Amino acid sequence: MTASNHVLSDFANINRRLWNDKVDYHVASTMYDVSGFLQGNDSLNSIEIDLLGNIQEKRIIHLQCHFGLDTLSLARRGAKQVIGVDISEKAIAKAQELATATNLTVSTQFICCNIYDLHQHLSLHESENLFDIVFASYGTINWLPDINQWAHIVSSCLKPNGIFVMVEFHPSLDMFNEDYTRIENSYFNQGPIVSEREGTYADRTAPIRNQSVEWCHNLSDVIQALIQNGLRIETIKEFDYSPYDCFPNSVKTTDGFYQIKGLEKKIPLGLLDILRKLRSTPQDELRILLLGLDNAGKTTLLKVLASEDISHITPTQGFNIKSVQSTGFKLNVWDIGGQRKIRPYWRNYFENTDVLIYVIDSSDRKRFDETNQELSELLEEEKLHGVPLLVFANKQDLLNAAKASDITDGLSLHQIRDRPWQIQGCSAYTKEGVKEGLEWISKTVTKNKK
Ligand SMILES: Nc1nc2c(ncn2[C@@H]2O[C@H](COP(=O)(O)OP(=O)(O)OP(=O)(O)O)[C@@H](O)[C@H]2O)c(=O)[nH]1
Ligand SMILES: [Mg+2]
Repeated sequence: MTASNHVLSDFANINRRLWNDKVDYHVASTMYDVSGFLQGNDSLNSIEIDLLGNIQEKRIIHLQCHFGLDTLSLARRGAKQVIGVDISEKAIAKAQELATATNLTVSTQFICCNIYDLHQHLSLHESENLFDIVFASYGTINWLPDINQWAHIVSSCLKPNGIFVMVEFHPSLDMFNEDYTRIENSYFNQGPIVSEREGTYADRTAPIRNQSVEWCHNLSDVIQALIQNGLRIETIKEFDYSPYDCFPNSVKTTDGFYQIKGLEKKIPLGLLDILRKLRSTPQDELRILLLGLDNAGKTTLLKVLASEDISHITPTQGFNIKSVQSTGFKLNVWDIGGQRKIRPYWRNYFENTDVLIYVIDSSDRKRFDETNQELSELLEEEKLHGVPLLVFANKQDLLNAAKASDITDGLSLHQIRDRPWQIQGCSAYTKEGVKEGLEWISKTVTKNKK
């Protein structure tokens, strides 16, 4: 494993440690002003308050909420329910403590997880669980490796017509060195930026030293990812100031905002936008669910579909999503981890599936019964009723692979009457059969949609 692969696979742990260490110092800092908050001050800035508009009776999810001051402020402003999500268990414990201290436990809930695993914690498959507003504020996307996957999550949390409100530091800031005297990183995402720093932005003298793993996502990548996930921009604005004094050499503006000394009014510091989720996915987009036992080759096939390198693939702990252009359709493919402990979460992804692709390791004869059992249970699921099924009998390149026809008999596929189905022998390694599988999907769905 290369150094960067190591960082990628461990980024969540590295950053969780960092955010856990920051909590006590942030809670005690003047920047966060927890005592003011407890006395009734709003932690939200006028920028986001104006953007959010009337939030009475709204369901809101606040992604990467740190220790929840803004989450609780949203509840105080009359939201019906606000869920804060953060990777740091120490931050979430503090948020819960503050919810109790402010009597906001009924209208708020906090979830501790990496937001890429959010679907394992919320049952978003039921429409009443979706949100009116997804909210993200200051210092969020730079902690995320995959902006497309993030955009999928944002979109999948929203009701049709719901809004995503994001206020962020401008991504161009990620280019600079720590004291903003030099451009150090590319504006464009070139992989993880690993650094080690002392103190924290809200208390530069805090006796902590931590490694961090961040990414620079340029503006068009962020917006494009959201658009591709069915959101439409309503407002976008860049600011030459920040509401927070989190830069080492800042100057205060007459309005009480902050700019970087020497660069006043020259560079964008803040960014805000509102995007609205379109009512439905366009006719020419398909939601494809890729399921199967662990080690079947789902992620490898997904990467083959997206023409990506398949030499470094690790077992999927949550899920991967990619959009792939196929004949006549854009396929939004959801690849969910197949390990036994993850399988109970498969059902969180059933809603609105257009095609189910079930992947089998054709050489893993010892687990044919197990895979048969899982597939039979999927075919019984009400939410997948009538959904066309493509079985990929993968790993045909291996000598001991069972033929697709033998697997058809083993799985009793001929008894399926309630949906179109197809089995396709394939190999993610040699790419044989993959194209044929996709062609079947296009043909079948086109026929169904007529
Ligand atoms: N020989 C051969 N090996 C393959 C093929 N496709 C995938 N593999 C290998 O099978 C292993 C598992 O592949 P993954 O794509 O991670 O399997 P998965 O279904 O995503 O597994 P989980 O994420 O745990 O659910 C990896 O070592 C792949 O290199 C194939 O067509 N032929
Ligand atoms: Mg996988």
